[in-house]
Amino acid sequence: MILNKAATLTKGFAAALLGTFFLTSCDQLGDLDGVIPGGGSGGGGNSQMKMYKVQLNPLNNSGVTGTATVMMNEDGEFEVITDVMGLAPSMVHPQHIHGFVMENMADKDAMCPPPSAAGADGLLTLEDGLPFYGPVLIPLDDKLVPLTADNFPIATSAGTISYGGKVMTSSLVSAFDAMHNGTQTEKDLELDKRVIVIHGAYVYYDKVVPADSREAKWAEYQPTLPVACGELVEMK
Ligand SMILES: [Cu+2]
Repeated sequence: MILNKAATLTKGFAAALLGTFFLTSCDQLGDLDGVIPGGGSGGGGNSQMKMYKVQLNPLNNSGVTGTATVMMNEDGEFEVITDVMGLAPSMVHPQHIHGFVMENMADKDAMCPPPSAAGADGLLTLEDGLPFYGPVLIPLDDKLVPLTADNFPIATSAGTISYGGKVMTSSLVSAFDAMHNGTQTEKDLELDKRVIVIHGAYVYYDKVVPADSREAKWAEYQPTLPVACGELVEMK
């Protein structure tokens, strides 16, 4: 009974979020048109189309799978689409582009952690995975920029997420640069060295349990727990 009530509330919340999402992205693009003059950081003229595909595979035996696409188009826009299934329904699922940014050397290639990264308890926490996928670079939330986490998508009652986020590549690079050593350019996004990680699951005695299982009644929802991961692969 209590669970049902929570789910209904969350759905209302999701609808509200969805509303703000569209408003925000339109506002944002409108603002940016005004803010970035012709001679802005990079401009749109020399941007070339790039597309990356991601196959999302389960972590923590979550059963979560999906695909993602990351694009930088000729109009100077950066766009991310994620389609995920098998998620805990009606719950928030943080999702990020993770990777390593190091000064004065080529960035280390991020990868999805092997099961052995989980350690003795068998549960792969956010921290357990960091040596493999690195820290959060870009939160795939309702705004993308700023690079601080805002509203992440909430799964449908069927446990799916279809997310789309778009921002001007130049504003993403500016934000990325400000978060790092101040010399970043578009090429330093190095998307082919990044991974996407999806988070959020019910955990019961160090195991991910399905939301409709008996155990889930006593399980704790851990929004940061990694449930799926995939490497960005450039399409040429
Ligand atoms: Cu993440």
